[in-house]
Amino acid sequence: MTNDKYCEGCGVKLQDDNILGDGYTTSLDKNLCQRCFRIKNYGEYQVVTKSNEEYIEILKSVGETKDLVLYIVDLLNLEKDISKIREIIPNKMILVLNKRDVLPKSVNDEKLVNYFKDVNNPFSKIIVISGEKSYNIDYLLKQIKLYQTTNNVYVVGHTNAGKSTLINKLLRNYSSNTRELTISPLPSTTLNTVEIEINEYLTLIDTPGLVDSGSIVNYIGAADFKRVSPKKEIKPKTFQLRKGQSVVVDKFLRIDYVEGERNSFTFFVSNDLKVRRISSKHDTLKKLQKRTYEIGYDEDLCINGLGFVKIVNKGTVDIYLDSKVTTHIRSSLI
Ligand SMILES: Nc1nc2c(ncn2[C@@H]2O[C@H](COP(=O)(O)OP(=O)(O)OP(=O)(O)O)[C@@H](O)[C@H]2O)c(=O)[nH]1
Ligand SMILES: [Mg+2]
Repeated sequence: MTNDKYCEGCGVKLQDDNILGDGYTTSLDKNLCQRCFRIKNYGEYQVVTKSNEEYIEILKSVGETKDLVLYIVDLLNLEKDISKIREIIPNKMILVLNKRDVLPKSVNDEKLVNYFKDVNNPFSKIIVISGEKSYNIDYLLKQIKLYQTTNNVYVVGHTNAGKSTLINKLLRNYSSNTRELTISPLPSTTLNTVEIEINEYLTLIDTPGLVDSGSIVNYIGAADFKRVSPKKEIKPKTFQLRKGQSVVVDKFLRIDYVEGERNSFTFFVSNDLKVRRISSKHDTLKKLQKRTYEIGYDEDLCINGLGFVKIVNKGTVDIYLDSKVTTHIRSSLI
């Protein structure tokens, strides 16, 4: 039997017919689907694979409103082109740089904000927060009040950026509403829009995140996934390398410094990953796909889903990595 009831945790339409289908629940009297129930009560995560087309349609419908949009991004894994979202959603938008807690405390928030304030900056405001640690969310709420056009404010961003976590925190800190959205470390937790009334002036609307097929999280198992996603402040690891020297990050990445002056490489990846120098002669990880990059002064090599490597001088590197994982170079974030 299907009805018009939706799961309070992830927004999926509830049904009690097909145990393998999305939104299955043993009884339509319940408010949660079985997947959300399991995530919440047992920490059991179930991967859902959905096509992005459906999600893009949802984002397009957000773009047809006049409502304020919060665009949530993960500071450790920023998209290559942060303005691309504007092609789908032209609305007034606040850029929310989330997961501040995983970057070193020594990094200056203002510097992070200024990084995105170039001439073409399409955002009304840029704010650094940590949803999980409730850092700066009171300030975010003030800015929402300042910029909102109606009661409705949409929360969008890639999967795992921390949208649902942020809404839960705002709910708990500023509302008597006892609802709770489902959050999980796996991609595609939220499956549909979910409206959450914070107070009589503000309703936040959670949306499913776009899945980035270039992220390493799609190609590793659950145990590795936990190690790759940092929970604590990252302790960056710096190596002074001469050409001909190499560093490997666990079983995921190898970097060979092939050409250039003595150079400094700083790895911003989860503390649970082993980062170590190896002799270039060893063929560790060389079976992975090789890519060559010319690096300029003060640039980051970004590895989608893993983090980034800050490189100070110009030079040439060969990197070895799963062929499906995307990489790009940007000017140094920090
Ligand atoms: N370190 C850190 N982790 C966070 C923060 N916010 C969220 N997370 C973690 O990131 C993961 C994803 O969080 P969600 O809130 O489910 O992300 P989402 O954007 O709603 O993801 P989808 O529903 O799949 O689109 C979870 O493991 C959270 O615990 C943060 O501020 N800091
Ligand atoms: Mg979510």
